[in-house]
Amino acid sequence: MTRVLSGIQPTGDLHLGNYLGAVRNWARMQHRTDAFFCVVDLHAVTVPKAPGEMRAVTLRLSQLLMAAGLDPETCTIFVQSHVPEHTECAWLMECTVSFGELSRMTQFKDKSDRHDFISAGLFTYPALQAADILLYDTDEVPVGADQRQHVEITRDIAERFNSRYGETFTVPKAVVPAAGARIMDLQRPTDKMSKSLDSPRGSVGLLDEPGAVNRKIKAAVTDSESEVRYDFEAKPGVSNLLSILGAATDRDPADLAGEYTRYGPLKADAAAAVIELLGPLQARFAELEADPAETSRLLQVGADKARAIAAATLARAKANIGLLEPLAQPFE
Ligand code: ATP
Ligand code: LTN
Repeated sequence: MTRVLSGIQPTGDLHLGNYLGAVRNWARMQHRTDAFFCVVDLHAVTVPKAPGEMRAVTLRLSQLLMAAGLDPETCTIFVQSHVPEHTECAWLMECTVSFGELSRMTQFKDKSDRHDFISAGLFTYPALQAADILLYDTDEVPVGADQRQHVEITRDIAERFNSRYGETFTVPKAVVPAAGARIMDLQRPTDKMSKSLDSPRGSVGLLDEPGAVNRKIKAAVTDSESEVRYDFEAKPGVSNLLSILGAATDRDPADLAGEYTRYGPLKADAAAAVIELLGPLQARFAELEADPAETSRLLQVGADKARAIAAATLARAKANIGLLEPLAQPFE
């Protein structure tokens, strides 16, 4: 069976971009693949966080993922820091990737522009992501379009490692959905909708109430023309609304454009479609939120399953590099 792995950072509640670009696809894929989904808390530490915030956000994000349809009985959901093999493998990845390659990552450039303190971890972030992916012999990495470059660098790392040390890692490929791959901020439609952009009016949270969804979509920035056309270059705001409506209703955004002559009805339909999509998810979240101990138990089951695989892959990588094995593993 095809092995699938993806990751998501506990940097805040999920938004519509995460859902339409990634998580909804994950929920669909779990039924026909051997799927692993990782809440990448160590990636979130690359940008300083208020102490104590991360624990709550990680638990809540795990519940949101389950509410959005990831079923721990069908797929494996776990927290990155619960499987220490990720950080150990990341070092091997750091020694396989070059400074030049890391310097070309657009996510690093974007994020380092937005922060005063630029940690070394923000720079080596893709090496940890490569470890996340390669430890599981992953075939496919379902992500939004912004992550293509990170999967490309993971492929380069895997190929280089294999050619240096012999066949060790499966070379994965990115799977990007046709619709919803890039949902933009409603107020700044040339920036992607993002948890960490701090644009509450531009981003629709999965837990937003219907009134808030309506308000935000109706206030979305468009342009001074009145023609409805799917053209991201010339009309980013309108095209984004068409993308949202298209992804929410499984329709092609360019086809939808032909059905509207004014912005008002497009906004009204997009808001209604999103509200309908979010209703059942919010109801499931309320149930899960009421029982955090059960979420922790499910995450422990996920981490145990993940760790068994990660430990075997890491041992293979270390053996292929030729590291001297200890007589016994410490603390076992
Ligand atoms: P942050 O702003 O903290 O980087 P984010 O909102 O960009 O967070 P991630 O945790 O980095 O979200 O991404 C989780 C998944 O959601 C990834 O697969 C990513 O490609 C996808 N994704 C994120 N933002 C969007 C978006 N605006 N449109 C489509 N997919 C997205
Ligand atoms: N970099 C990704 C999150 C991420 C990820 C992964 C995605 C970390 N590890 C492994 C896919 C596979 C992001 O910012 N969305």
